Amino acid sequence: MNTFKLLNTFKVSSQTNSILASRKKPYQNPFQNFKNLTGIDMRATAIESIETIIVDLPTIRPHKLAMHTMQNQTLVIIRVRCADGIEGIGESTTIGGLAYGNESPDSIKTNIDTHFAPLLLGQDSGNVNAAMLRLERSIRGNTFAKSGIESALLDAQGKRLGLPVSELLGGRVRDALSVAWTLASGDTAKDIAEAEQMLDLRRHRIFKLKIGAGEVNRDLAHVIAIKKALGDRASVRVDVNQAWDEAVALRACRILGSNGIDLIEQPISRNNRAGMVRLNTVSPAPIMADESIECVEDAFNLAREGAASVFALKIAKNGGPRAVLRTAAIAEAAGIGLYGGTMLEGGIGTLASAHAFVTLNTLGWDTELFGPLLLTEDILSEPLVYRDFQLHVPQTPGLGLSLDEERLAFFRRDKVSRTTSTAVHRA
Ligand code: MUC
Ligand code: MG
Repeated sequence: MNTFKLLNTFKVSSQTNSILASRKKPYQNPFQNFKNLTGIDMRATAIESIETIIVDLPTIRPHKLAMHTMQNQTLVIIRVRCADGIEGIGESTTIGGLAYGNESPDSIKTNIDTHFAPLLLGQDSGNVNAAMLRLERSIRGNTFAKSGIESALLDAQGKRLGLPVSELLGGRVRDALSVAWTLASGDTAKDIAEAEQMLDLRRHRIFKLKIGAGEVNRDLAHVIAIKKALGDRASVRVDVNQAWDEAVALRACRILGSNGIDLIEQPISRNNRAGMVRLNTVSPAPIMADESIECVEDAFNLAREGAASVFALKIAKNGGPRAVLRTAAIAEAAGIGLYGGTMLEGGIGTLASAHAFVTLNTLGWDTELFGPLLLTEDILSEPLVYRDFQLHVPQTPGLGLSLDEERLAFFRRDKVSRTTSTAVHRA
C-alpha cells in the first residue's frame, strides 16, 4: 500500500470509530411494541387520537374569484397524537364553503371525526402507505380531508425520525420556491398599485389575475392594462375559474395570448374536456388545468387526451403530498408543465405542499404558495419565510412548524368566548 492510501485508510477508519463511539446508547427502535394500560400489545407509533379544529381567519382584503368573493378564510387543522408522544399536524382547506370544491370545512371536520378516525385509531402512524390505503379502501373521494390526514402523518413521522417531510418524500432538489401573487381586488388601478408594491418589496414577480366574474371585454381590457403597466418586469397570467363557455374562450384566449399573457388557467368548465382539448390546440398561450383535476385519475385522462399543457398541482385535490407527486409523475411522463398550486391554505397546508414541490425535477411554472400572506393572522409560532421572490422551505424535522396554542385557542370557531383571549393582532 502506498503512503497516500495508507493515510486515507487511517483517516476513514478513525472517522468510523468516532461515529461508533458517539453511539453510546443502545439502538432504540422507535417502532417497537409495548403494552398499553389494558395489557394489549401496541406499537409505540400507534395513533391514539385525532382532533379536528375549524379556524376562521380574516383576509387582508376581499379576494374576488369568479364563483365567490372571500372575506375571510376557514382552515381545518388536524392534530394526530401518537402513543410515543409525537403529534403530527395537518390542514385541510378549501375556498368559499362549497362554492369551489365538493368538500366544505364542516364536511371535512364531520367526515374525519365520524368516518376517518375510527379507521385510523390504533393503526401505525409510522406506516403512511398502510394508513392511507386503509382509508382509500373504505372512503371514496374526500381528497381534501385525506390530504390533511396524510400531511399530519408525514409530519409525525418526520418528527420521529428527525427528517424534514421533503426527505421522507425522497429528498429535495431545491430549498426555495418562487411564488406568484394573485391580484383579485376587482379594480384595475388597485391591482396595478398592489403589483408595483410586490415588485418593490421583492416578494412577487409573477401575477395571476382572477377574471371571469365580469363581462368578458371588460375583463380582457383589465388584464391587458395590467400587463401593459408591468411590461417585462413580471409574468402575467389569468385564472378564469371555469367561467367562460367554449365560444367565448376561443376568442378570449387568442386576445390574451397576443397581448403577452403567459398562461390561461381553467378557462371553461371541468366537464367540457373535449373543449379543453380544442382550446389547448389553438390557444397561443398555454392552457392550464386546475378544477379539471379532482383526483390523480383525472390527471391521467387529461394527459391522455391532450386537454392541457400545464397542470396545477394541489395536495388538497389529489389527497395529500404523496398523492400529488403521482399527478406530477403523470405530467412529467406526458411532457406537461408543472405549477405548484394552492387552495389558499394557511401555513400548515402551504408547507405540506412546499415539501412535496421541492422534490420535483422540474417546476417550470413555479408556484402560488402565498396563502399565509393573504391572511392578517397566523396560528403558527413562527411565520413562513418569504424572501427575494421565494418561499424558503424549512429543513427542520416534519413540516418544520409549531402551533401558537394561544392564537389557535383564540381563532377556533368552537371556543367559548373570544373576550377571554389574550391574542393580539400581528402586524
Ligand atoms: C384557484 O382557482 O386557483 C389559488 C390562488 C388564488 O388566488 O385562488 C386559488 C384558487
Ligand atoms: Mg385556479
